[in-house]
Amino acid sequence: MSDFFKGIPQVRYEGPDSTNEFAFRHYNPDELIMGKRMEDHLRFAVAYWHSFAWQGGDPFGGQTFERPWFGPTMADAKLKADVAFEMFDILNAPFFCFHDADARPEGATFAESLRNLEEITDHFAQKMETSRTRLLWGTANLFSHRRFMSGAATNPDPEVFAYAAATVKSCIDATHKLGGQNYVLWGGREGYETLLNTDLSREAEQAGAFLRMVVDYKHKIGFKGAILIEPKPQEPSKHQYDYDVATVYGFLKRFGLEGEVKVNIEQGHAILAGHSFEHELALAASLGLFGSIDMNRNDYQSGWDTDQFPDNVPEMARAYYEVLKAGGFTTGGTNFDAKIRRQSLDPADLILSHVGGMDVCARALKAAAALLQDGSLERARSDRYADWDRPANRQMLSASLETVAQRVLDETINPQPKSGRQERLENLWNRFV
Ligand code: XUL
Ligand code: CO
Repeated sequence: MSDFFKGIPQVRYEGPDSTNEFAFRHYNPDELIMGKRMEDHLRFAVAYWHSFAWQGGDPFGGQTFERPWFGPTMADAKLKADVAFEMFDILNAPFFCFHDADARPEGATFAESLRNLEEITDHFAQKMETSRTRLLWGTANLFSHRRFMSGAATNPDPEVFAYAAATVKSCIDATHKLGGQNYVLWGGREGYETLLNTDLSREAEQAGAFLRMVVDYKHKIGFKGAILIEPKPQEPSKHQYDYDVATVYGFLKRFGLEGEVKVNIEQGHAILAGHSFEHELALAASLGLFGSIDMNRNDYQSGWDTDQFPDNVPEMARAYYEVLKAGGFTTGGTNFDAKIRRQSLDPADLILSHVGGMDVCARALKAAAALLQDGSLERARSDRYADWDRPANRQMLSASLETVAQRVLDETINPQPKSGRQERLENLWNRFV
């Protein structure tokens, strides 16, 4: 037991009137929502990188946090893991997520990095014997080290492609060993800075081949979790290939992998792509791609990826409405890919950021479930399309252009516009949030 969180109690549900900072006011794991425990709906995960590996740097300044585990040795990595599992316990977090580079020191060679990863993930496995926290997903960091500056799978240098493949294999192995429920691929530098030095056709072919290898390997080792791509439009690259859900779908179709891979949708990435979070969720669900979410927002004034904890219940309610409509999570969950601000130095800040985020999501889930159960919104939506259920109208979808044109003449069709009723639906929505 480290003394990092000394004096901080286990966080428990105390109800909306509690004034205890270290209590949940809305996140009540055992409360039944639509017949399912709240914990099983939300499936919260702590992101190892932001909470334990990030040192507080921004483009203008370096480290602001002083943590006893910041250092290059395996002993540092193990202390970091011990403190991480202490935080998972304090929060009663059902899941965590990690990249290889968050957890182990970089070795001088690939073989040494691999040994370090195996040692630290064995340490995780040992911690997991007494902890209730499971692994939601593992992933590889293919973007921080300078070897990946021009991409991983899409690098012009085949040696980098090979190194990235070896890295991803090691991370799938680690995820599988720890019973991870998903494996995530975020193409952090799979994109380009300038078309002047970029061959789009080759890079897409490389990315397709890489993903095919990942999917084949998953089946070979019997990994039952989902492979998830996390879309993002830009940053770090000027243009990222996994721009948004629609782009990822096109890519998967092109390489015949649409039945094999789903998406991990991040709130802030959706906004950077010029969409809303709920748009990305609804589209993924309608394409059969919905997998998991990263529930972290950006600052609306700054316009970049600030990875903040969610604090806006009505916005999150839109998201959980789509999650519930999609049938809820199966292997996926709600990962807080969120970091405290660089001025938030205290150990308590790490805990309270998660407490607040979990409460916001819980309130949002409750509002979304109430509206879905009420049914008025879904009834209004299906009424709007009801005429399409009449056989004569449905048949048009498989008819020829001339047949439909003839119908207009025969039946003297002359459409009368109908209200979209947006404001009435907005008012309905606001009754529930
Ligand atoms: C970066 C991002 C990543 C992925 C995992 O914007 O969201 O942390 O979630 O690599
Ligand atoms: Co993310």
